Amino acid sequence: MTVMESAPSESDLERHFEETIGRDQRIEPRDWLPEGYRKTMIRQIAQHAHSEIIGMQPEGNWITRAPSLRRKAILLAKVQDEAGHGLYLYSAAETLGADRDELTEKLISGRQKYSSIFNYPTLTFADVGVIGWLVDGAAICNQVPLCRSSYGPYARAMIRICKEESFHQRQGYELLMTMMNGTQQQRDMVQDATNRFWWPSLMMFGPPDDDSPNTAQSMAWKIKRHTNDELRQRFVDMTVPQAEALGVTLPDPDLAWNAERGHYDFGRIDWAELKQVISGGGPCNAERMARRRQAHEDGAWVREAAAEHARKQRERAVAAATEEVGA
Ligand code: FAQ
Repeated sequence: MTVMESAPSESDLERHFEETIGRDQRIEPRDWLPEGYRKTMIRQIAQHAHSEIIGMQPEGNWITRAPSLRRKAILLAKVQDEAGHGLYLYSAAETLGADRDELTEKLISGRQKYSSIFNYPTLTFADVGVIGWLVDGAAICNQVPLCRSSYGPYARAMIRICKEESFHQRQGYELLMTMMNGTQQQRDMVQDATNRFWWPSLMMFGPPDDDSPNTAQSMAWKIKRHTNDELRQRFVDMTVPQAEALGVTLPDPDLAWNAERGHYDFGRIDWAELKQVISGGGPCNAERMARRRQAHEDGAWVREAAAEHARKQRERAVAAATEEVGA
């Protein structure tokens, strides 16, 4: 006698999903998942991928002007890594059913976000070092816990990305150390870049917890492992001693060790500035988007050629298979 197994009900699937999250196990592409989880994951992964791709622009601005062949090679490699991170992340989003062309379309039409930090200009070569130190430093702080994120493909992509970003952070710090051991003018450049990037780096962690609409649900689903404020504090605590070792001053008169809390206190962040930058009104939003749109248009022939090549290969494979069957 055959026993007919009935398909699991929606509530069975939901219970299985909740239990998987509860046991700290990973959700994988073939697993059932609630629509809200899928949407949140696609939003976060897409925003992250777009950030990596747009994030190539501020540093790319210095590739042709790097002061030596060594610095140029390092910077080229870093910017290429960022392109790679964008590609792993778009692939992770595709496992959730997202279409890569659609994600790109949403970015260039301004319907999906990318990190606020990439809307600030890179005015001197010291900015390249400060981006490595502070921006990659903040990115690592935020992303190391994401290696334990509940969505398998995202968490696994994050492991490699974090390894490469640690390397990026080191190169930034090494560049700044070199400049700090140079002339007074070079030290001034490092201080000026630090002054401009410090506050925007703190904003990378997102709005404060009581104004963060997604944190509670993302923590419950173990997509996020720490809140925005927890990670921001961790970054400040980690960076203050690094600034001291480097010999630069962080531009915050309220920055002070609080022995009772066991953390550094820091001054008020200008949340109005973050809102303005996120909504398109930052110093370089228009420039970054225009360049991304132009790159997309310039790349149309490559996409067409690749699609045509794939079509011909498919045709040849079908012809070869038909011949074999006929032989
Ligand atoms: N910029 O409710 P929450 C890099 C949006 S690192 C722009 O707190 P959530 C490496 C947020 O999406 C940079 N938008 O949101 C690199 C949400 O949008 P909605 C990328 C922001 O998701 C280094 C709304 O505000 N890293 O690229 C920002 O729970 C050097 C409300 O916020 C990641 O993406 C912001 N700063 O927490 C490359 C990491 N903050 O719902 C080149 C992964 C918030 O209105 C050179 N992402 N928003 O559409 C995350 O960890 C989270 O998504 C947060 C935001 C923490 C960014």
